[in-house]
Amino acid sequence: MVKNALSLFKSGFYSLSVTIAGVAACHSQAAPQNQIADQEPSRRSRDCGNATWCEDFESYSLGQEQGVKAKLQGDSALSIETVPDGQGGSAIKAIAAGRSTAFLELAPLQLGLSSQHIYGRFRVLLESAPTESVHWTLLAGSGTRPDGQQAIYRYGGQHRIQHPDGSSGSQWMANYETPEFYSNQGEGSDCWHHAAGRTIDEGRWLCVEWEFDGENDAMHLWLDGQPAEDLSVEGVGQGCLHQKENYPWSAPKFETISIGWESYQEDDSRTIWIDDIALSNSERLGCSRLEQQEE
Ligand SMILES: [Ca+2]
Repeated sequence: MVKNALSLFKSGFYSLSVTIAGVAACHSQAAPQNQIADQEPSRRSRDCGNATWCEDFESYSLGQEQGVKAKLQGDSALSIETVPDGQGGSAIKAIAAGRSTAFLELAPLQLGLSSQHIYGRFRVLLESAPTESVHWTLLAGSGTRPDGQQAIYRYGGQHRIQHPDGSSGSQWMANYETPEFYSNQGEGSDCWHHAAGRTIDEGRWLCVEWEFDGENDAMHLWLDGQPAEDLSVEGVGQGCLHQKENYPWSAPKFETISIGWESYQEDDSRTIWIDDIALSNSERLGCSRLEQQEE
């Protein structure tokens, strides 16, 4: 069910960029803990902590807030809907088929953050992952690097791998890209850093935390509160399509944070739920109270 008629953005093989806005909680500096407690019994983010921007999409109306918009390309859609998990909460629902993009884009500078060093957190439910090797992105930070070229830090995945127990999944991957190369305006990269056999969970809520550290050209990931050390990249990754393997992952200013789904090969339709997004310049935001909330 579409909760808000204005909340559905549908793209049919064209690019669409719209501003969606909200009247939502925790969009300010470090809401005091007692104010968060006073918001019971709403599901509104009880775990904003010291986040500068934080949203649980429970009463989010679209079309007003600067710094939050949808990016849709190809056969994709983005909406806010009731999550079909029986708990009555609402979340971002992204649908993407084929080679397409269904991102919620956040502009840190417009949301009260600086753009050099960003921690963030969200919960994601991926209903099903690609069954073939398809490069996909769940999270990206993009902007301008010191030499003026555009660059992107991405967390997603690519390879379908088989586990020792016979099950299979889509393996996580960090990716570094310089997109202007594709319009003949810069050097190519497309660098990778594969996880060590770690695949994305399907069909259940997963808490994702990240750090994009521009000072040190580094990126780190935590899954359900635990460090995913095999997905840490500090300076260089494992290889590049258009460069030698020691090509530096020179960080951009993270002018845009993109959360949702993007795929770079043909794929079946994917449905991704995103909830409880929070951003900070200074610290991890954690998942612990979100986990307690679900117990
Ligand atoms: Ca929610």
